Amino acid sequence: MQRIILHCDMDYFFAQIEERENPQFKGKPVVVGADPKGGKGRGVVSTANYEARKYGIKSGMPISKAYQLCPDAIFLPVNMELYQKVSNEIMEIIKKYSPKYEIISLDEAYLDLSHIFYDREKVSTGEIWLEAEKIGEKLKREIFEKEKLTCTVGIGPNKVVAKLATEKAKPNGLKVVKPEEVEKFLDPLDVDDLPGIGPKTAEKLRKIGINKISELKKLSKEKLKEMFGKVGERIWERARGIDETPVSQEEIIKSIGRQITFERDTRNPRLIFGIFEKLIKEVYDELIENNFSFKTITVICRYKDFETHTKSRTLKEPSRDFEILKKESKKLLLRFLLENKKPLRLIGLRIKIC
Ligand code: TTP
Ligand code: MG
Repeated sequence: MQRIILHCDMDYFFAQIEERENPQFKGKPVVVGADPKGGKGRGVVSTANYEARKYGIKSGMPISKAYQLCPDAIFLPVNMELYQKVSNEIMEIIKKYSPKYEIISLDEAYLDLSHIFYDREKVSTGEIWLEAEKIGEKLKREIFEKEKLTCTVGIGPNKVVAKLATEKAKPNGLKVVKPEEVEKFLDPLDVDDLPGIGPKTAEKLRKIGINKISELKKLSKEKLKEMFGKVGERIWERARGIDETPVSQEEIIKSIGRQITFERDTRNPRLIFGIFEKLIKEVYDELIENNFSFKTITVICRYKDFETHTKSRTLKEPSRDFEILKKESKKLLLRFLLENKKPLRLIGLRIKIC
């Protein structure tokens, strides 16, 4: 069945909100993330505006590296409460455009617009895609008028193509890839542009001389299965623009998480547990605020050498009990401390909610 899928992703989200709140930042490099502490800070960059990206600064990079690249940038802490509020308002706008929507993260969502096929029975396929483009423009306009923020919209016959269209149209863009254009659109892209192809998979492909999607298509399904197991089949499909995953709100596994990088690598249990209790409280407050329960608890530990491990526990039944969350997550953290003597760099807590 033919579908029309729209993907929407806000441009440099956290940093754009900060620019909106502080117009004097416009045109200057803005970095949102941990405190750089004159180059000695230890956390990471959450995001950077496009001016800061020109210096090579990007999400996930150590904040100290970002400081080295552009010490004069405006460095701001993460104001999650504000971003969450803005995100809720944006999602309320997006949801109005189709009952079939899927919120992926704070700044990203899919809409299934296939209903326009049925709403307008006798028009040609070309007109239907034009109609979809108009909906995309309207959505962009409404978000801009109400929130004074820009986003990028990608439209295609499925989620993978729509998301790639967004990526290629960033920032403040709109790109439609019609079914008959999918092959021409995908062929020149790099293999690691494809969702599902991470750095390791891309490296393996590069080693055998495969860089572009057009080259990836030369590998048979069997060969890809042999190289990557079950995922190989997915890769084969995606390289051809095939993706039947539905847009559905139920499908997403939501989670709430917090993590913190210590000022200094530490083994001090009092310090570690003190900070961990704060994380538990923050995660719990968000859970209650959104009226959810939790079932799986995951604790993340990153050691001095950046080695990162997780431990999880799934409860028999969903719970909303603070004491259970505290007891179970502390048990997981204690297991880390007992089995590994390396100093800790970061700890985190994540709960799967239902
Ligand atoms: P993204 O949509 O990946 O990035 P972005 O909106 O900043 O920039 P653009 O889409 O224009 O490329 O992520 C949305 C927000 O999520 C981002 O503003 C900050 C946050 N984030 C992190 O905190 N850490 C990360 O590693 C990433 C990728 C995002
Ligand atoms: Mg974004």
